[in-house]
Amino acid sequence: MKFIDHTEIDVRSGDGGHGLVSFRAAKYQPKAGLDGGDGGFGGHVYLVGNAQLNSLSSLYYRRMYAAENGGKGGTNNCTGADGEDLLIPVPVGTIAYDRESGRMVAEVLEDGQKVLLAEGGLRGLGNCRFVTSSHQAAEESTDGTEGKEIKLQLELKLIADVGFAGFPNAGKSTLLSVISSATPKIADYPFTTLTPQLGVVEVPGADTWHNASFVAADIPGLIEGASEGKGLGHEFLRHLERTKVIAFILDTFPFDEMPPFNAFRVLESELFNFSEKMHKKKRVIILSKADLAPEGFNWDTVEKPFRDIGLETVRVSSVVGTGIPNLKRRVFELIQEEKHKIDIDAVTVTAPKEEDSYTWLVRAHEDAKFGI
Ligand SMILES: Nc1nc2c(ncn2[C@@H]2O[C@H](COP(=O)(O)OP(=O)(O)OP(=O)(O)O)[C@@H](O)[C@H]2O)c(=O)[nH]1
Ligand SMILES: [Mg+2]
Repeated sequence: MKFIDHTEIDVRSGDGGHGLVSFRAAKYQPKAGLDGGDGGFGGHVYLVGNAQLNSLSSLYYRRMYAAENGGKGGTNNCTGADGEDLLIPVPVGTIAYDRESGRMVAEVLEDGQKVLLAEGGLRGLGNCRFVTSSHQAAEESTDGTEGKEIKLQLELKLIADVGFAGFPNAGKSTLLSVISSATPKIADYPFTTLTPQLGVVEVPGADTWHNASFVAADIPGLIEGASEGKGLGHEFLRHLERTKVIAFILDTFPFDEMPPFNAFRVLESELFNFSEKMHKKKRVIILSKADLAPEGFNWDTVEKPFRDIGLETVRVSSVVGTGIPNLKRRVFELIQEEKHKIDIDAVTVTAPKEEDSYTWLVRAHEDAKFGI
């Protein structure tokens, strides 16, 4: 299925059902008793996190999503049926913005997390509700309130602990395939990877107080000028925005012989051009294809410039496996260190729990009743 990481949808919650004016008929007594019931509540619209999804493609071909309207009140004091809620499944990491105001209205960060987008309309009251000792033949009722319509922009920012940034062909996907069970396409030509891929990396022997695994994201290769749209552009960099750590995957022996440190500087400036947030990320340098080092290769010429600016380097070969256990452990440790820092940028908008919104609706309903 096509990888889609942004799309537009319109959602509408259900209207509340109208209350009914009705009187029980008895012989010679046309208004024997009031029996007009309340309408039903309109259905709510929610986003629901689903860890099985990794793209917004299932929402790409449809625009309108509406919850059910509440039913009308019936005779015999029957309450109309509540409209069914609409649950829209989205991948974990989805953010919803109001297209008109640009405001963020929801963020789904966990599997099964239910976030309210639009509350259903309140039910109308039947004439039974209006009866008082001095007003026995009430002919009043209220209409249900309308549902809400919101035009949304949905964006997916994958949730990974570490993101790979590198030029095409640097060996990012090969590395992901070696450290996780992901099976990305690998080939000796640039831009093999066209969409981001995630892999879960198990870390044997890691501190068992923590979950001994992390999620790595391989994103399509970047080139100089990506922030101006060159190559595949910087479109996919958004998927690095949430990662705690960025691993720069640098080909130690590239065809064009560009020193890894120069490659790093180009990549870093593309990242910085994309977003301010990139300045704050923990960085680690992965020197790939170490198996291609000639006998007696002086690694210090490659590693020293990084050391001089305080960056740690890890040598790996995905082909022969050199350095892979060390890489897993170091990246894991860096992620743990970062996780303990408080992320002041993290903003989560979570709907009230189901019972809270229900209580709220009942209260609003009661208010409407006492406002008569
Ligand atoms: N010798 C050697 N070759 C490697 C190693 N890792 C990757 N390669 C080769 O490098 C080429 C590119 O590998 P990929 O993993 O597809 O590179 P990528 O960075 O994902 O490339 P894009 O998806 O195009 O951005 C392939 O021919 C791999 O076989 C390694 O550790 N040693
Ligand atoms: Mg690739």
